[in-house]
Parts: sequence; structure tokens; C-alpha cells
Amino acid sequence: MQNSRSVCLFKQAQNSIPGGVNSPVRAFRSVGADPLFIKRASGSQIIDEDDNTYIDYVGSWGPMILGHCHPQVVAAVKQTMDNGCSFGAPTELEVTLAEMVIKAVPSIEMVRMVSSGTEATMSAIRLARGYTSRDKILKFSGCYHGHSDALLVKAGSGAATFGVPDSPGVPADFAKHTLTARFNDIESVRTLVAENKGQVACIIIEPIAGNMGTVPPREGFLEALRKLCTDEGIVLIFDEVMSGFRVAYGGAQQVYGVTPDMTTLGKIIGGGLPVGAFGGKKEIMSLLSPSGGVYQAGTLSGNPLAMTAGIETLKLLQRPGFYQELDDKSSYLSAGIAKAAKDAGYPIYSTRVGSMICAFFNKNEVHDWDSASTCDTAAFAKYFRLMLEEGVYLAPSQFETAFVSIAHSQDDLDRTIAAAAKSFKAL
Ligand code: HOZ
Repeated sequence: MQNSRSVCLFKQAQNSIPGGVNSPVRAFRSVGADPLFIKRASGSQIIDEDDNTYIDYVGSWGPMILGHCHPQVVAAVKQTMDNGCSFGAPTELEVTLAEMVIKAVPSIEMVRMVSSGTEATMSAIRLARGYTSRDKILKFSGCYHGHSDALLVKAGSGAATFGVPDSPGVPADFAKHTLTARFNDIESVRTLVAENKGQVACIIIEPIAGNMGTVPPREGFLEALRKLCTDEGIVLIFDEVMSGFRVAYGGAQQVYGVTPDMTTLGKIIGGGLPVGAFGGKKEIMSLLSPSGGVYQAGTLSGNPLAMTAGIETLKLLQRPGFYQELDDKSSYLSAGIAKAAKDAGYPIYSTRVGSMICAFFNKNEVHDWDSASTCDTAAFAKYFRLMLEEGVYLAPSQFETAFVSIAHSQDDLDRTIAAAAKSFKAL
């Protein structure tokens, strides 16, 4: 494939943008390649500046569950744009999306819109601290909750990919309030909570870890966390920025039947425009300024364009059979890739929850960061490059999730499986 315009643009970008990208995960550095510059996208396909077309499983890192440029979303956003794109004042659109979120996720009684997942998790933690009058927080190694100081501790996603799970620039005095337990290991949580009795404000978790690859919770793990939080007066926060409206309309909490005190959302609820949200029990949310004293604000929070894209996306997700169809496509793809690896005699450990899928380059089970970090990342890098050559665009890291959209056709899935079969054989 010809990549000359992407190569030139990347060279140019590095003079004006650190590393040439506006978010580290976009760089292909860990897979030994240069990033593609994308010109446009439609449905399941993205097209780069050299006019190469790829089947896209990044989906803007999660939001594009409908595929790119769904005509209903595009038309509504265009219409909203005609009325003005930002007022810094309340709009009916914010009320509509808030009510849709509350209806979809029963644990959310009130919700505040922000502009990114990072803002959502950062603000949820401040609120949990304000509510409990406690300082410490507990997260899990390999989980990623955006890049605020307190959460950039043993973090997944780009932080893990680029080897900076504890970033320089985070003051030790901030990080010392963050405790880190092992995902899927309730004893590691109990021990930390006991050692810090009465001091832990919240436990924040991706109920389906999606930033160290895709790691589902083991049976009983989330339930045990719920019980521990209730017993100890700790606020349980589900970070559903990735899993919300992705694995089911009501998110991971609907799938597993476990109710958190607070939830953070993003990605899909913005339909591809910049959005985050955090919500939960009224008792907690009403402590937020201006109804309470915990301060949080944002010039573009609840932006009309983003609200519109979110509303239209959520409307389309309510079509009967939507999630079943998405699940069928995803299980077909995941099983097809696993079979292709097996037929090629190549060991992978395959995971999937709904349309979140991952092929770990590991012959052992992956259930936490320690096991994820033993993957053969060099082999993944080669696989990534081979797949790209075959016209399949995956996330450029072993420690990310692949997202299937409703726009992926049977032909896309079959071509992807065929590409995987060829790539595994070439490894
Ligand atoms: N959660 C996304 C990656 N796992 C965020 C995308 C980004 O960091 O740019």
C-alpha cells in the first residue's frame, strides 16, 4: 500500500505537535510503524490520505458503535449547527440526553455532562471524596480512567503501551492517595481496604477492563466489590466510558446485574463528538456545585452538537434486536480469529464481551495486568502490520480493545478472518 501522504504529514506534524499526534495511542510507535492520517470514514471503513481503505476496528476508540457517519446522526448535527454550536447556557438538548441516560442506566438518578472521559472520572472522584470526607481512592493495575494526576497510577492503555504507567509529572504527594489492587482479585482489595480502614473514599473500576486488552470480570468479583463498598461506606464507581451503551444499552452494570453508586460515561453518548458524563445517586450528585459545594465546571459541557449526536445515537441503539445483531457479528468475528490462530498453530487467548473483543498473544489465560503484561508484544506488532497490509485497521497496541460496529458487514467480517488467517501463518 502507498502511504506517501501519511508519511509526509507525520513528518510535518512532528514539528508542531509533540510526537506528531494529539493523543499517544494514535502513534504506531509500539508496533514499529508510522500512523496513518485519516481523510474520511463511512460505515465500517476508514480512508487514509493516500486513498487506502481499511476495515476499521478502532471506531474512534469506542464511540462509533453505529459505524462512521450514520446519516441520521449527521443530519441532526448539521441542523443543530445551523442554530449555533455553543452558548454557554442551558439547552433543552442537555435535558433530553440526561433523561435518556437516566432511563437507560437505573443507578444514575442524576447526571452531569462534561467534555471527556478524563473529566468525568476526575470529577466523579472529587465528588466521592467530598461525599465521604475521605482522601484515598482505590483503582486497579491496568485499568485506565483518563489522564488526571490521581488516576495516572499503574494505568493501562497508552500509559501501559508506552511504559509510563506512573507518569513523570504526577507529584508523589498526589499519587500517594491512590491505592492499586489487582483486577479480578478481591483479596487484594480487601487487604488494602483493611490497611486503610475508614480512609478510602471510592473504588473506581472498569467493570469490563478494556484498556489492558479486553479482560472480563470473573464471576462474583463485581458482586464482592459491591458488598465490600457497602460494608465500608466506600463509593463504588463503575467507569463505563468504554462499556456504557456498548455491551448493552444499560452497560456492564446491566450485563452483570451489579449496581454502582456512581457511573462515568463517554464515547458512545457523544456519538463521536467530545463528551463525558458522570452520574449516580441523587444523594451524592446533589453535592455538586451549584446545588452543593463540590466544584466542577466546563465552558463546553453539554455542548449542543455533542448532545445532538448522543441523542440520535442512543435513539438508534434502541432499535429492537440491535444488541443481538451486534453480538452475533462480534462472536462470529472473535471465533473466526481464534480459529484462524489455532489452524495456523499460533497460540492466542481470545476474550470478548459483546462487541468488545481482544486477541491476546498469550497461550495462558489473561485475567489481570500481570498476566496481560506477559503477552508477546513483538509478535502482536508484526501481526498488526500484516493486518494493516491486508486492509484491516486495528488499535496499534496489544493493550487495547477492538470494537465491532453494527455497520460491519458479513463481507467485512469474512475478509478480516481471512486476513487474520494469512497473518497468523506469516508470523
Ligand atoms: N480509552 C482510549 C484508549 N484506550 C482513549 C483514547 C486515547 O487515549 O486517545
